[in-house]
Amino acid sequence: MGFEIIELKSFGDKNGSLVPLEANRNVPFDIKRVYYIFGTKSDFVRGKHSHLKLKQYIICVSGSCDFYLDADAKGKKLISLNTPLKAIYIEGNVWREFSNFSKDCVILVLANQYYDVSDYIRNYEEFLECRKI
Ligand code: T46
Repeated sequence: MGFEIIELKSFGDKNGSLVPLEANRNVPFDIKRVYYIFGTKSDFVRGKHSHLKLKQYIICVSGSCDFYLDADAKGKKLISLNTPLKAIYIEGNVWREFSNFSKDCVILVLANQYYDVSDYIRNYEEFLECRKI
């Protein structure tokens, strides 16, 4: 349970770059769901939840944004995403908020589970309680 920053290997040259993402190779789970987020207003705050079991790879493939992650109920850590060569790997119960979206921000998310509303904790106090157990 927690999160880590993964540096992604890219292939290419001055003419362009390509980053492959492969289940159980450089992405450490079976990929069941892919979605992307774009067109978010700069000052809007997305997220404000944690997941009980979900594993995710989060990549800002265009532009930039800021993630605030709390993995241990000791405070939110800022991770700025501004390159398609960096992924945040999140496993399990980590509170996330993200904001400060550039106009061209596109966030790609790979997940190991289908969308399941029962996997969400949407109340920060409840998240803190869960982390104490
Ligand atoms: C996360 C961050 C990075 C679906 O119908 N299917 C889906 O797979 C998802 C993720 C969302 N939705 C619907 C549910 C809401 O009506 O799309 C709407 C927006 O979802 P939400 O408010 O949960 O979006 P974010 O950006 O706050 O959070 C999402 C993920 O939910 C979350 O798991 O880690 O992206």
